[in-house]
Amino acid sequence: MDIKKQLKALEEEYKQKIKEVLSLEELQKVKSTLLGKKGKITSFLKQLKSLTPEQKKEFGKAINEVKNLFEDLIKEKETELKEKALEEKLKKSQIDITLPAEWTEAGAPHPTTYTLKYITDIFVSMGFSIEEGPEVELEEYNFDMLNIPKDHPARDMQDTFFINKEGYVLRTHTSPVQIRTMLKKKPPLAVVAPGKVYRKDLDPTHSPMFHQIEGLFVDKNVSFRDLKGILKIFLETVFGKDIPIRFRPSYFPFTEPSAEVDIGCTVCKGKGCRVCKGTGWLEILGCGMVDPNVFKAVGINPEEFSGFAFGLGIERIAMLKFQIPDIRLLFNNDMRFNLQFKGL
Ligand code: 2U9
Repeated sequence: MDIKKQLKALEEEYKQKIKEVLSLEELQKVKSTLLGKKGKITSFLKQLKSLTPEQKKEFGKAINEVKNLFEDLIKEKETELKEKALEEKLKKSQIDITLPAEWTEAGAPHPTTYTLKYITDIFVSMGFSIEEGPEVELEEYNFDMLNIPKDHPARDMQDTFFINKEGYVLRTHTSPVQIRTMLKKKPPLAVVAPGKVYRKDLDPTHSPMFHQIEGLFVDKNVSFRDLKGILKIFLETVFGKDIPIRFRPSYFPFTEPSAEVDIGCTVCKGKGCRVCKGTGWLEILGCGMVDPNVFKAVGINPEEFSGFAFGLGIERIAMLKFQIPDIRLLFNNDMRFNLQFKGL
């Protein structure tokens, strides 16, 4: 049989064999039988040696054509078998990748977090910078330097959480942050101190941990007018341009004079209701001019500088803003409650 006939016979035989191969291992065997070092195609090529140049050219071309054909067929079969193997693996596996993903409810900002950021941003937009401090605080910074005497009722076991380290308490307000700021930086100062504070309190409007934001402004010639101006802008931003505002004289150890600020009741518009306890007014924040004793304690000369300060409880504002009747709803982490604040 001449080479061409033998080639044709090989081509026919193996075209069929490759078609019938069932596994990758089997295909590998066929591949080395045909194309390996001692394979059938190689032995055809070896036969060329004994031929004339013309014959070499003619048969060489024919052998190469069959070789290329086999290579293509084997590649094709390999792809087919690999796809089949993957398909079978997926069929057997427990995971059905065609199932739609499990649905998860999108979250919402907690109303306390939202309100704290909302209020902080208003003061930042007016040029105040944010200061933070530790929640376990020196009694000296939390009370003494704020002009709160040793026998003041706020220091009582009833109100303050003491910890088992002499001289330290859980801060009862964020005011020590401003003490730290004044010890660190010279006036002019315009800072807000947002954060968690702790008091031994628990009822529908009080929680043992709650959030405050306090502000402090110190410069030469700061007066009560500056305080009123800043707080007016703040309250009108939160409650609307037409909100009635009143300042009531009050007392805090760290400010003199001091005032409490009320807004017209947002629920009854001043007529008197359950929320404002019939008064038509809602107490929103406390404020005043920084007491000279506080300036002296941090080494600022009260003859040269003056300043105002204010403080407000975040949960109270959130409760008014979102008409939340009980403070505990803000702490229970009941998702039926939390998810009502989506899209704020
Ligand atoms: C320094 C000097 C003065 C901060 C102030 C208030 C008035 C105030 C309360 C509001 C509701 C606390 O959360 S609340 O219970 N705060 O009424 N806070 S003046 O005065 C300062 C602070 C720091 C160095």
